[in-house]
Amino acid sequence: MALLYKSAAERGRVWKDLFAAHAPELDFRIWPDVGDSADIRYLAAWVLSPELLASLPNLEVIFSVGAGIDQLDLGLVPDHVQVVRMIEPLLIKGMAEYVALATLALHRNLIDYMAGQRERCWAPLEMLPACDRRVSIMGLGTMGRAAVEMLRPFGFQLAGWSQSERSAEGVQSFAGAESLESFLAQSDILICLLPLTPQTRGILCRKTFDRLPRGAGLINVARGGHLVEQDLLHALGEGQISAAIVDVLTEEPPARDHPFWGHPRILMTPHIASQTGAQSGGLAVLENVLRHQRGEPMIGLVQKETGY
Ligand code: OXD
Repeated sequence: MALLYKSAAERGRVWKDLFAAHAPELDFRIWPDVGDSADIRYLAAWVLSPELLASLPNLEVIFSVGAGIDQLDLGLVPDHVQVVRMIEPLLIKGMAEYVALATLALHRNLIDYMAGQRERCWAPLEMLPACDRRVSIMGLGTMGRAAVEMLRPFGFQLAGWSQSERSAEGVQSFAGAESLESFLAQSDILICLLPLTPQTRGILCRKTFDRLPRGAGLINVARGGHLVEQDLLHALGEGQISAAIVDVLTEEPPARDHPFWGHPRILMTPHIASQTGAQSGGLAVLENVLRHQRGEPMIGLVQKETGY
């Protein structure tokens, strides 16, 4: 019985050692050294190809090496194969940190001050107390709830929106399409942490921006597919959105002439909001493999119908 790993080589070597120490009966193979493909029961990967899947006749579980699974193309996955996303402490903590960083950057007008420095312009702005800033998170899953925990001590007014009812302490929760408008209307800083599904693709669009209070800030740390980039440019041009921090784009890396590169009101980072820890990510997969072998539920099992 074997696990095939097809992702960053360095992390693969760490995982191989972990499996050798804790599950020596499972052969840990690093792609392209597949060996006899009939042995492969588990696959850990970032993306899938039809050729790879077709070559693994006895595959039972696919582990995403990241928190998201949209990049795996679930349409390719046979019904009997389970899909598990990465839930591990370092990845969650990293995301919560980035959300705090980006929220504070918008809250404290960092983008204005960066522009001011470039222009040699010393121009203090009025400081709004955190308790008067309404910070809203779309997506109250594992990442969203960790972001809430990280933001809570600052004293912001926190709200969360999710497709189905979810609650988090100290957070005003909104659920479902019918509550989206009222949620947006009270969001000074809007943070997207939603899974990318057919329902959420393009959710950060003109209609959404128009419902925000004028001058709201936007943070997208989910997927590029959530954001209609042209609509953001338009909203920034109109002043409907005052500034945006984006870590993910429709096309990564963006073309050299992509308008976000030089936009004075956009802070862009190269999909680094968080990263799977080599050790902690390996332990999370190991734990799930052991659970699977014991017939116990795996952590992060994806419901293929909903796509998260
Ligand atoms: C992830 C990512 O899904 O890095 O983990 O985007």
